[in-house]
Order: sequence, then C-alpha cells, then structure tokens
Amino acid sequence: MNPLRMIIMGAPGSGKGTLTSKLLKKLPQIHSLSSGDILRREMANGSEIGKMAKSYIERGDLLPDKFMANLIQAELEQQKWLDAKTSFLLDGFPRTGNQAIELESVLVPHNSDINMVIELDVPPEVILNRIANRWVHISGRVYNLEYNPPKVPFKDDITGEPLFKRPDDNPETFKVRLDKYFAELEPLREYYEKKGVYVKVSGETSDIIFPKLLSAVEAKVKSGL
Ligand code: G5P
Ligand code: MG
Repeated sequence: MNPLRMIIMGAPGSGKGTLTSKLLKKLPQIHSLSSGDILRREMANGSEIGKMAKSYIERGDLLPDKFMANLIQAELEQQKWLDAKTSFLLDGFPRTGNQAIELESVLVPHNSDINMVIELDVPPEVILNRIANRWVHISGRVYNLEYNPPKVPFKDDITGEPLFKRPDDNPETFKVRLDKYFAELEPLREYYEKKGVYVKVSGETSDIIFPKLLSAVEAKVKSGL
C-alpha cells in the first residue's frame, strides 16, 4: 500500500473515533493517534500534562496550539512514524490553521506530509443525543448505549475494565466545543483544499458515512497518492 498520512476531522461526536476504528479493521497497516485520547490518558495518569489539559477539556476549550503541536510531534517521534513509508491517521489534530502549519513543518523534512484530509460532515442536531449515551475506555475505545453498546453493560469488551463518562460530555460543554469547532473549520478547510488533499463525506450516521470514507481512502491509495 502507498503510505497514507491522513487527518480525520469533524465536530465533537461526529464519529471520528468510531470511524477510525472501523477503517483500521479494514486497513490494519494504518497506525492511528487521537489527540483527545492522549490527553485523557495523561489526565488519568495525573501527569503535569494531564493536570494542565484537565482545566481546558472540562471547559470545552482548545489547548494552546504550540503545546499541542509539541505533544503530537513527540508522539510521532516516539512511535517512529516520521518517515516516507509509514501510514498514519491523526484524529483531532490539527484543529486550527496554526496547528496545521506547525504539523507541516514537522512532517515535510521527513517527506511525510499529509496526503489526505477527511472532513466528517454530520448535522450537529443529530449529535447531541450520541454524547449523552457515550461511554469510553481509557484505551480510546468508544461505546454508545444505543448505537454500539458494550457486550457487558459499562465494561470494556476487550479488558472487562469499567467504562467512564468523559468530563466534557454534557450539553453545556458540548455547545462550547461545537462552536469552537465551527469557528476553526474554515481556515483548516482552506489550508488543505489549496493542497488538493481535502475530501468531505456527509451523512447522518456512521453506517452511511463509512462506505463513502472507505472508498475515498481506497481510491486515494490506488491513485499512487
Ligand atoms: P477529542 O477527544 O478530540 P472531540 O470533541 O473532537 O474530542 P469526540 O467527542 O471524541 O470529538 P468523535 O470522536 O468525533 O467525538 O465521536 P465518537 O466518539 O466516534 O462518537 C460519538 C458517540 O456517538 C459515541 O458514543 C459513538 O458510539 C456514537 N456514534 C457514532 N456513530 C453513531 C451513529 O451513527 N449513530 C449513533 N446513534 N451513535 C453513533 O478532544 C477533546 C478535547 O481535548 C482537547 C480539547 O479540549 C477538546 O475539546 N483537544 C485539543 N485542544 C487543542 N487542539 C487539539 N488538537 C486538541 N485535541 C484535543
Ligand atoms: Mg473522539
């Protein structure tokens, strides 16, 4: 497979995590990294990064661009994905025009710039209900009491460990997160449209979106990028 270096972006609750794990089942050679999962792991560990992240996440605010760029760069380096061969998918980063510029400056020297950006276009009015029913595992595995319930209620399917509610999954914080997403969307879209790598997939459910996402990704891989 030609190396795919993609970003998946979309409003909070639009299905980035859900669709990433579906995609990785089909294309397991792609590595994935979610900025929100990294921050939640740091919070669970009680690290300095986690303590700093907590106050932003609980308010629904974005962490500073430079801080996030450094965090993701460190993760990419540690995972040894910064080369021209590795396929990876970033969920939730970059989220602002400045983060996109920072990311490019990290990737270009390694011949590993982003070659595909997917925007999940899901109507905000269908999302709120999903958040109320979301339960997550610290690994990043995500469940929904109606849409994809765990096999045992409130337990992770793989480890059997307890699931938890995210501190930002309440209607007030959700509204802040949604507004912030739409405030940053246009500059990001423009940035990646100019590079000719931007694809929007629309639909009200992940089941509708997934086949569109998969065929866009498969076409990209076959195109030789
Ligand atoms: P995150 O963690 O990146 P968000 O807000 O971008 O958080 P979120 O909430 O993780 O995105 P998602 O991944 O897009 O949403 O959605 P999901 O978890 O897959 O699906 C949501 C729910 O719907 C789940 O319960 C799922 O089972 C269900 N579901 C999926 N599809 C369907 C469907 O078709 N039907 C139904 N009924 N249900 C469905 O970022 C969190 C915070 O971290 C900080 C910020 O503070 C941010 O707010 N942060 C950053 N700050 C600055 N810069 C960055 N780059 C940052 N990244 C993170
Ligand atoms: Mg997510």
